[in-house]
Amino acid sequence: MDGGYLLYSARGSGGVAAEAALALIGAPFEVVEASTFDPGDVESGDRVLAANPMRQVPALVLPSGETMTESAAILIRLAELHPEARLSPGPDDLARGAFLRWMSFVSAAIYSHYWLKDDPFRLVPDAALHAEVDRRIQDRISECWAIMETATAPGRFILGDTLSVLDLYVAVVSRFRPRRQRFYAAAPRLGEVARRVDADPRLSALWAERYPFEPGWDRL
Ligand SMILES: N[C@@H](CCC(=O)N[C@@H](CS)C(=O)NCC(=O)O)C(=O)O
Repeated sequence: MDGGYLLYSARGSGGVAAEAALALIGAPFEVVEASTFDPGDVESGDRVLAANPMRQVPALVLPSGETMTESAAILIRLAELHPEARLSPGPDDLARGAFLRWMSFVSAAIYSHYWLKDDPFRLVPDAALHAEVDRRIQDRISECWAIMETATAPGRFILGDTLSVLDLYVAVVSRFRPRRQRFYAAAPRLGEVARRVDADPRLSALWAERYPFEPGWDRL
């Protein structure tokens, strides 16, 4: 690892937000690929287990040797360890409260749904109910995006004129099902921010490799 970061992540996963943050920071990092959400890939969960007892990505091993899990915490920590990259408002910044609020919100109110959505058997043994469970989860996710849309006042980015890890987080998590078209309908101004992040030339190689905009990528 040579003093850099080691990130357990997967193509098309929430880990890509941490990859984007590391790319903008310009810090050396290696990725351990682990498609933990692929039910046919038990080995990936096993690979991540050393770093995360939840068998989830992302998990980050810092140059200090410390291991962190939880996407929001990882993004917040990366931003504070690299203030020169200006990826979060500082502790004394008036936007700090909103930053922490919405980082937690995306994690707790939206991202956490995918544990059940990706495998409804975890809580609902009757497979006949899974389509309905999925529909309700998608509705709830859309409702949460709409709540965030109403309670924020995005400029070029969610907190104003400066891109933060919150923008990276929203750009990635809003690509999960029910995907972007529904997100745009629920949260049009956040949608504009996400499109701006998609189009950031500093990230185009990363998106192409790690979360490509393939035909139909934005709809179910
Ligand atoms: N609370 C975690 C959720 C992470 C998560 O759900 N990751 C997905 C990939 S996008 C995963 O590894 N899923 C496998 C599983 O939950 O079994 C975080 O914010 O990092």
